Amino acid sequence: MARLAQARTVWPMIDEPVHGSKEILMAQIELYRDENFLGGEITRTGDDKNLKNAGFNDVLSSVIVRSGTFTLYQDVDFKGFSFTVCSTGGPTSNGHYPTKQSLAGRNDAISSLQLNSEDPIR
Ligand SMILES: [Ca+2]
Repeated sequence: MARLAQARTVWPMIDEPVHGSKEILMAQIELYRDENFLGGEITRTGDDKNLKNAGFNDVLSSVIVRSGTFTLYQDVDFKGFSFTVCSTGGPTSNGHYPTKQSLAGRNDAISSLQLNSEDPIR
């Protein structure tokens, strides 16, 4: 868990230039209003403490984690019930969470999310 905390500390700004030849793989999550990745999406590459600002409060029904690990929270400001999703998780182990069942049964409930790691959890 210490490694996760360190990853958060060194997370670069989005517009920070990439130095040298080492590629920075940016964590990315796509949020959908409806199940099976329908209903319009927004993309996040870091924390969002209040999805209401994007019109996405309590509407989330499916998720694709393209890279990294994120924690989803039932309340704003990273509070309430939470669960973790990652790019190697979900029912088909490829970061696709197509249904409310795959999102810990929390349909239309998520209000904030936090970048956990640039890497998948497993
Ligand atoms: Ca909520």
